[in-house]
Parts: sequence; structure tokens; C-alpha cells
Amino acid sequence: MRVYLDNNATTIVDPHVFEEMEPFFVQKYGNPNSLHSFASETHKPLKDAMEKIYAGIHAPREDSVVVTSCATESNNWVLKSIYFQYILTGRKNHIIVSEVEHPSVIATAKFIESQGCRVTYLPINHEGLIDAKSVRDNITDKTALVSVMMANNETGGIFPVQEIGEICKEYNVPFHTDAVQAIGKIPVDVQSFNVDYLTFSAHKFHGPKGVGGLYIKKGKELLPLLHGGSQMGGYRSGTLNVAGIVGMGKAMEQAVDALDYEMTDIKEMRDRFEDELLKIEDTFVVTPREKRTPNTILISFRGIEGEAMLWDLNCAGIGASTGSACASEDLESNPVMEAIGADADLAHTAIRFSLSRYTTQEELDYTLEVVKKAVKRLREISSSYAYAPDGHDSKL
Ligand code: 7TS
Repeated sequence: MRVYLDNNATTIVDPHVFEEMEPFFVQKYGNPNSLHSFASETHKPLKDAMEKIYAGIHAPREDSVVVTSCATESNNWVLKSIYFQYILTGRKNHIIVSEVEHPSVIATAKFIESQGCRVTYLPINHEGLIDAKSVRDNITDKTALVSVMMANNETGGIFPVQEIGEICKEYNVPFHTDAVQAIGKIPVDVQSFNVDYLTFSAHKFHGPKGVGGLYIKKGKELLPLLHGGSQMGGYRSGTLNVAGIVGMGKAMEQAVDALDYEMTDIKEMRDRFEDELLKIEDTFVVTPREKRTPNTILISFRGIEGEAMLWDLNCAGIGASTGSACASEDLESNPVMEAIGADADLAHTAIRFSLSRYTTQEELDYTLEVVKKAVKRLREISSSYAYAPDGHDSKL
């Protein structure tokens, strides 16, 4: 059996999405900006797809949604444009991000820092969450941007973007949120809170890889990162990824349709699975369930290296993660576990299981059995864990 439980890294393309994309490779391959029927036959599908994307995040007509190549690009764009517009010109000198943003925000913030900008990295609390108050404590009249994600990719922790948005409004500071892990898992409505920029990525909600987006509120325009032709209103040059945009539109429509299912059925499956995992001795989950996206579990197994567990899972056909795939080649401890101050022993033991609407109960039952066996095997050979089969005094 093969089981995919790494849906925060990427998701399967929904077959309906693939079906809608297919004609735009070999049949309708025209460049939308050309002046002939090969071009014009792409116009309606593109318009329909953009409408679905606007509708999916409740973006009003007057605001902009710009299609990018991925969330990494969207995040880079916001931070670098803010740097050019406010920091380089000397109007402001400071930005605020959370310390557990995706590397596409953290690394960009570090780059901007190296160019002379002051950066505040907001700490997470013992639940792996951000306190909105920490934004208030750090924001100044020289702050050019606050960037705090809607949901964390490691824990699924939902951050208080509503309150943070209010604080930003009070101080008239632009607010960006990375909603990559929120779309299709919790409601995302740009009109329901104060937000100026919002990032998303199709491959996280059963769309294709290589296509993402950035919502930009009217009046909060950014400088282009990619200069060239007049595509996307001059906001982002480069020939449109027609198939990608069509796919992202369909995927967005389906993500919204499936939201209830994710928030009820998938959540129930996740909770049951988590209950069973927590019955294994010396296991820990950081963020409370009700404060998490419905599909994610980050769980630590004391005494077991995350990579060793992944190996056992992989041998049994199960794909999970020790954290973000973007960082996993480094064999570093999980950034969230480090940020909450978990001791070194625990920080290396976190495994992330992320479900999707394609996950089945049978797959979770199978995974649970494999995990139990792996825990037993790995603790038996662990040098740091005194294995006690009768369940007593298992800690060294
Ligand atoms: N932002 C968040 C919150 C993410 O989780 C990811 C990918 C990205 C941005 C980057 O998206 P992309 O469109 O540029 O690929 N996160 C992960 C992860 O958690 N494991 O692998 C990739």
C-alpha cells in the first residue's frame, strides 16, 4: 500500500483540474497576447479562471490578483517591493515577520536585513502560535510591512491575522499574509479582515505546480519584480501560464466547494488518527487541535530521530515529513520545535502528517500500525531512550 501524508508539501492534482488544463498544451497553445484566433481562444478560459480565483478568496473587482510562478515568488515580491518603495528610499526602516514564516519569507527578510533594514522576528508561544500583542509591542511609525502567515506549514497552527490586521490598520502599516496553507482548509476571505497582500499557491490545493498568486488591495500597488511585457497589467511580465491559470482556477473552485468536507470529515479523521498516535507513550503535539488547520499533525516521538522514522515509514510506502521539504535536506531540527524551545532531544523527533480530501480511513489505519511498529523498533535501538515494554519509567 502507498499512502501520501505530505499534503502540506504538495498535493495530487485533482483529475478534473488536469482535464481542464489538458487542451492548453497541444491544442490551444496560443500566446494570449498575440493577435490571432490561437490567442483569442485562450481569452475566455483565462477570464473564467481568474473569476474563480477572485471568487475563491472573495477579492473585490477593484483589487488585483496577480498570477505568479509560486508562493515563493509572491512572498519575495511583497518583501522586495516594500524594500524598494519604503526602505531604500529612506521613508521607513523596519519590517516585522514571524520567526516561523516559510523560508521564502525568512530568507527574503534576511536579505533585506543585509541591505540595512531592521527586521523583527516575532517569537511563537508555547502553543506554537503568534500573539497579536507582540505585533503591537514592536510596530513603530517606521515599520514598512508586517508579514505573518495565516496558517503554519509545520504545525497547521492558525495565526491571529484578524487582530494583527486591525493593529496594522491602526498604525497604517501594510499587512501581508501567506495563506498558502489556509486555502481549502479554513475560510479565506480578504474582505473579512484587514489585509493588503495575500499569497497562495495552486499545488497546495490540488492544482498544478509552478503557479501561484498574490492578492493586492487597491491603493497598495507594488513595484514589479519581473520587468518586461505588459502581461498582468504590467505587474508581472512573462507569457501567461495558460494551462496553469486554468488549472488554478478550477482547483480554487473545488477547494472552496470541498471546504466543509475538510473542516468536518477530514478533521474528524485527523483527530481520530491523532488520538491513536497519542496513545503511544512519550508522544507530544504542540498546537491545540482547535487552533490548527483540519489536516495537520506535528507530533514528536521521544527518543526517535525524525529521519529514522521517515525511513521506516517510507519503506512501508508512506510519505510523511519531518517538516518543510524546503529545509529537509539540511537534517536540521524542526524550526517550530526549536522556536518553542523544545529540548534538543525532542526538536529532532517531530514528524508531520498532513492529510487531504483524498486521504482515506484505511490509509490512516495502515499508517498507525506502521508507526507503532517503527516506534517499537527505533526505541529498542535508541541510545537515548530506555524502552520499557510494560510502560513504566521509559525516560532515561
Ligand atoms: N509558504 C508556505 C506557508 C508554504 O508552506 C510553502 C511550501 C511555500 C510558501 C512555498 O510554496 P511554493 O509555491 O513556492 O512551492 N511549503 C512546503 C512545506 O511545508 N513542505 O514542502 C513545501
